[in-house]
Amino acid sequence: MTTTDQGTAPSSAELAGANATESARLGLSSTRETPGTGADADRVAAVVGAALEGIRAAIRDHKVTYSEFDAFKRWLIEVSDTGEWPLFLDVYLEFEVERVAAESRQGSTGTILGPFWLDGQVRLQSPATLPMREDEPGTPLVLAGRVTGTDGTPLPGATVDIWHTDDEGWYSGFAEKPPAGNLRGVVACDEQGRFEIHTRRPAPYTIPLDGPTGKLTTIAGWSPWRPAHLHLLVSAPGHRTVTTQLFFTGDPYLDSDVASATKPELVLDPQPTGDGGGVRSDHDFVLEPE
Ligand code: MBD
Ligand code: FE
Repeated sequence: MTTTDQGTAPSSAELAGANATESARLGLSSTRETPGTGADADRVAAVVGAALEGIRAAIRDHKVTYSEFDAFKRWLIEVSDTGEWPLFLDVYLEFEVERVAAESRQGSTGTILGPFWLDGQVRLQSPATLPMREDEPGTPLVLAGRVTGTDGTPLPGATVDIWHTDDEGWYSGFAEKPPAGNLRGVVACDEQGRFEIHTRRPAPYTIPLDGPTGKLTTIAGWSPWRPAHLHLLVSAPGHRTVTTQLFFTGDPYLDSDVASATKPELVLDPQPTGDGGGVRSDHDFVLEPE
């Protein structure tokens, strides 16, 4: 983990950033392309050329000064030092990559993965309760539904990998408070492809305000908030995994998500269950064959 000041506890930006960078390194080395593979010269010239020209146009159009150019360099270095590249990229760019990918996909609506997924979480059989503290705060929430193929047939081998913040907006693995594995799990569906997951309602999330991504966001006057959300990876053998999130109706940040990742089809309207002040939402998933 990176700390800028030896002997002091890491700030929330450093903890979230450094852990997200470690996690991204693992994920990128095992499951995605390494730089250089599959990229031909024409494509690099076209894409990187367009990106650089966008920045040059901003410099020309806004008459960027040397002191602003220097501030930009300092900021980029700070993003590296704090390990915030995954956070910055997933907040400000991933939604466009996801939209492009979604143009050629069938099945349930997806949205961005974000920087806080962790591999190797506890495997549970539906109906399942996610790992949580004895006194885990927050409204009890049940998420239930069915996983089918695009032809409507249930997918008995389906799994729902779910992770979300606690009632205070902290992710386990990326903050001091929640214990490792808290509110994370991989739930195996039953023979009918059904799942029922017992957890707590997550809270809205603000990106760390003490790191470079948060400072940029605050200085620009943009909202640093994400609406409360559940992250899900819904998988089944022979089918393309759906990466998605579910939000909650009435959330004050639905229309101002800093990560631009909300979609109307992804907003739940949980109903009271009648026992213990809890709520329940039903939501099905459709996976396309691979
Ligand atoms: C999150 O919780 C998140 O889901 C994304 C995409 C970016 C930052 C924080
Ligand atoms: Fe998130």
